[in-house]
Amino acid sequence: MLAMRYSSEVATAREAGAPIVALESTIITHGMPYPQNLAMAQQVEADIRAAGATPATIAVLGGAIHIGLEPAELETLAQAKDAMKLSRADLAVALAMGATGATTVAATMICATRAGIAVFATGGIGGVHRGAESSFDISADLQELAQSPVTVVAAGAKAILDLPKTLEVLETLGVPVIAHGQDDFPAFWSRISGLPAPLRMDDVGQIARAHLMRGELDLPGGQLVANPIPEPDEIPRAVIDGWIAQALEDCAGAAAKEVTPRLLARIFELSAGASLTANIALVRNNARLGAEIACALASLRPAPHIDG
Ligand code: PSU
Ligand code: MN
Repeated sequence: MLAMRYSSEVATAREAGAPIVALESTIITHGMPYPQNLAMAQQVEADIRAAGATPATIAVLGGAIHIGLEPAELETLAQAKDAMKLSRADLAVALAMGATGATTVAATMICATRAGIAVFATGGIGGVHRGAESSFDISADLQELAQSPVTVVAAGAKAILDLPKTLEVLETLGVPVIAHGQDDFPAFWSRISGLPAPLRMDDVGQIARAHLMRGELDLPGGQLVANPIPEPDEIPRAVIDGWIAQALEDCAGAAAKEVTPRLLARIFELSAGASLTANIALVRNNARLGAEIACALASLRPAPHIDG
């Protein structure tokens, strides 16, 4: 009953045991405006190919899980106005309804795991929202990192979230948070959060080995690799903090799934697009690192058995 469709390039890569990097689609439908979202998605796929791996953008189209989108499918999704935002709770329902939807970090990890894909690159993960002590708003992405064996490359978490609480929850859930190339946990648009990352690894081969080591230990869950935005692209903390404070005030009425997209859209407006330019730069940077990790992993382990 479960329909899994592979794009032609992903099918070829799977057969060859070649490195594949998963990409999420909520960033396309709910995280960025059209047409910049489409340009970003195409560019990020090209970056992964240039780094020697195969991109697999994941989405649900007409009730089937798509692992890799053909170019026309990507164009349609980027313009879709009514795509659902699918997290762990929604995935089976969307498939049963024959719906079309974009996968969050959590749902992308679930689909990637089913497809045997171990590495996933995105911009930022969801986390513990500010005021979570009264709203209880904690992204399902954190639980998923504790359950699905995927190494997720992100530029840390946005300062729209409560970063200290996000790190505490990840520690409680047993998720390794590994900064790449610096000691600080990066804060998405800015390299420095002021919070030390619990772990640091600069060598992609070691990151790949740590991924495999979790499997050997029978530990569920993945790893979060926190990769700072390149220096020339970062937005100074003082500047971004002003926009965040304003956006939080302006979006005070948002709840549930609406919170993250509304905040992102408001910060885009307040920054006159500068937040989006930085966002695209950091996703590309994460895609390149994800491809390096996927290549390292492919050289360490035999090709997985493919049974369709
Ligand atoms: N953070 C971003 N950009 C995004 C998202 C998060 O900087 O586009 C998206 C991701 O798909 C993430 C989701 O998984 O929002 C988290 O939503 P929520 O907080 O509702 O779990
Ligand atoms: Mn939420």
